[in-house]
Parts: sequence; C-alpha cells; structure tokens
Amino acid sequence: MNALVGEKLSIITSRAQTTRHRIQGILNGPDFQIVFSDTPGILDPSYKLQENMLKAARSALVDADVLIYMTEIGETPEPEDPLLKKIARFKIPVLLVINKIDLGDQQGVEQVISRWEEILPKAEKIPVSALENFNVDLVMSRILHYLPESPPYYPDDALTDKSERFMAGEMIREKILMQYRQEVPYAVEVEIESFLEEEKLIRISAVIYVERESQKGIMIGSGGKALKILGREARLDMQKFFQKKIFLQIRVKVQKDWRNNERQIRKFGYH
Ligand SMILES: Nc1nc2c(ncn2[C@@H]2O[C@H](COP(=O)(O)OP(=O)(O)OP(=O)(O)O)[C@@H](O)[C@H]2O)c(=O)[nH]1
Ligand SMILES: [Mg+2]
Repeated sequence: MNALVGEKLSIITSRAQTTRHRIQGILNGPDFQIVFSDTPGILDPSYKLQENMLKAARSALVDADVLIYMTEIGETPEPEDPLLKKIARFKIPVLLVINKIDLGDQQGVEQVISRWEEILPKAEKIPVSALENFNVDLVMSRILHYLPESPPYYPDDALTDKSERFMAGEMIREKILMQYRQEVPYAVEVEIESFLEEEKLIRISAVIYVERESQKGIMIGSGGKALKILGREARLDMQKFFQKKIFLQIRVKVQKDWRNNERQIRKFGYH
C-alpha cells in the first residue's frame, strides 16, 4: 500500500504481525480516488488482540471493489487452505500480488505462478517487488481497470483515515518491533496521551503499555538507555513524517495481560 500511495502510512518491519489495524491509504488522481485498506495478516487467533486483528482484516472485505491478496515468492499456497477456497468463490476481482521477486529468479517466479494458477485460476497474478518498485504501476493500472465509477468518499486532499496521534503511536511501535527481541514487542501497546502542535514544533507525550513488570524493565533498559535509543529513533521518523521539530516524551506502564482483556483492547482502539 505504501508503494501504491507513495507515502509511508503503514509501518514495516521484518517481524510478523506488524500491522494490527485496518489502515486506509487514499490516493487521489485527476479523475479517480482509490481507498486502499491495509490490514493485519490472516492468522489463527490465540489472543483476544489477535481476534480483533482478524476482524479488522475481514472488515476490509465488506465493501471492497477489488481484493488484493498479497503473497510472496517464498510462500507456497496450500490447496486445502479454507481462506483460499473462500477467495476462489469471490465475486469481486482478485489481484494475486506475488511480492519480493527481487529475491528470486525468472524460473522461481514462473513456478510460483503456476502453483497459484491451480488454486486461484480466476485471480490475476502479478509478480512485483514493492522494494524495487517493480510492476507496482501494473498493479495500479489493473486496480483502475476494475474500479467502478462512483463519487469520491473522501475530500481530494485526504491521505488516510487515521489520526496524527495514531501515526505517531505506530512510529513508536515500529521502532519497538525493530529494537526489542522475542515476545516483548508483541506485549506492547502505545498510547499517545497528548499531541500539541505549536508553530515551530509538536509536543508528543506517549505511554508504552507492557503486560508485566519484567517487560517494563526491558523496555527502559539499564540506566534508561534502551528507552532513550527508542525515543530518538521514533522522534527522527516523526520529524520526517510531520515535517516539524518533535519534542517526544515516553513513559512505560504495566497494564497486566491487556492482550486478553476485551475492555482494555477496546480502550486501545481495536473495534
Ligand atoms: N526483498 C524484499 N523485501 C520486501 C519487499 N516488500 C517488503 N519487504 C520486506 O518484507 C518485510 C515485511 O514487510 P511488511 O510490510 O511489514 O509486511 P506485512 O505483510 O504488512 O506484514 P504484517 O504487517 O506483519 O502482517 C519487511 O522487512 C519489508 O522490508 C520486496 O519487494 N522485496
Ligand atoms: Mg503490515
């Protein structure tokens, strides 16, 4: 979605389950408006948080005109996968986008495509590299081909449905996923307590919630070193995104087992 919209709206890391919400990216052209929904990946939920992530992914399908199913070159489809069986019966056009072809060769790409031909014969298969911007324009032209004529949903200067607070929180979460090991990033939620824009700078105050006291210690690090690095990394990204100087304050709090607490999950904005 970032490659198509041309803005970094969704955070990106090498860790699984980076995206937790449905994030809309809006692209306005001279005679079109495309509303993309980037969603969490489809997974078997083992936490209440993951149940909500799955709901976010499903919700994107409710009013979609085109489904873009993202897979990648190293991923071989499982013919018995219930999700794929369901997609095969979809009425809306399906673009099967096979990403990361920069990691493979021509023969590998052809092999993957023929596997997909058997499982989703009707879907249009497009090999791409989001990283190297290869075939992204082809995806775009196929989307435009399939989109029905309709009045725009958003004003023509809109970029996303998400608030600046949400974006700021995600930038912190991205850096947490990159900086901390194992389970710690998954036990984290970020809340932006205040976001005050002044003429020359934005003052942001954030709270990082973890599930246990021990994780709080890890987040802060000895002498506060880890948190300081995190704050600097997040602040540099925010300055780039908001094009303003950022003053960022971060605190860490424990919210016991929040990932399994429906009320708490709702409070954090998962619906
Ligand atoms: N080599 C290569 N890597 C890519 C390409 N596109 C994305 N990546 C990498 O793949 C990893 C995952 O990217 P994400 O955008 O977080 O993937 P996602 O599918 O949204 O994953 P979740 O949000 O975790 O469900 C990151 O390390 C990206 O840099 C590509 O075209 N080529
Ligand atoms: Mg993602």
